[in-house]
Amino acid sequence: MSKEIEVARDVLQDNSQNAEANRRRFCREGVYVVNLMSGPGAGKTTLLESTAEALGQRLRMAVITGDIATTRDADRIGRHGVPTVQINTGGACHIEAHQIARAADDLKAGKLDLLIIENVGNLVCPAEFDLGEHDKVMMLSCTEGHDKPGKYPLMFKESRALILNKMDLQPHTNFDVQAALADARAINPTIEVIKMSAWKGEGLQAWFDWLLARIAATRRA
Ligand SMILES: Nc1nc2c(ncn2[C@@H]2O[C@H](COP(=O)(O)OP(=O)(O)O)[C@@H](O)[C@H]2O)c(=O)[nH]1
Ligand SMILES: [Mg+2]
Repeated sequence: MSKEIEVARDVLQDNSQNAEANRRRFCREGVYVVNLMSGPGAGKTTLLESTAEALGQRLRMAVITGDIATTRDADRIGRHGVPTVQINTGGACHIEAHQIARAADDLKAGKLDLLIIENVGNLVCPAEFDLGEHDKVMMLSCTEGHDKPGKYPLMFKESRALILNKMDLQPHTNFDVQAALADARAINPTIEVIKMSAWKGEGLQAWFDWLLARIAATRRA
């Protein structure tokens, strides 16, 4: 039992060191990096397809996407003309920092303005593994229930912004937007909120503006 705890601590410690190396590298290279997290199916890839369409010509942008298996998400995003690398975790429920370092080498991250990481769909582990990103962003969709911020607090605590997706479905569910936001703000009072329907293309401009503002703020810093 104590051996198991030690191994887990070592894994997290190694990851933190690798994340620090990534952070120094991303700062040196001047690329803004965002880690997009959610449960499976919240709409991350759908949003990244639209983001690639809208910003791919304007910025030097790339995506790293993580899944247990298949290259389906990388294929979807890559079709929109943005370089995309798929990480297959082979069973792990999160991406680790050393995997990002290797994928960033493949992408030549030094020549980028924006690197978006789509983490593995999971509401627990991704928040525990620092990747060296500038910001974490949490996506919650209306079909998942408004109780989730309180039940999975770390994801919401660590995130700079919360995307509420599938707003088109909200009238057909019992999802209570105010309750979800109250829960999220009790955990993280400064969390910024963007409501959208990634599928219908509604509310996307606020997300694009948010990204552009964060890129500019990171450069100034
Ligand atoms: N109704 C609705 N469906 C959506 C929306 N965004 C994504 N979807 C659908 O939700 C499913 C999962 O989306 P996907 O982008 O693969 O989610 P991911 O697992 O978080 O990457 C797909 O069938 C999408 O078409 C939305 O805003 N509204
Ligand atoms: Mg996806």
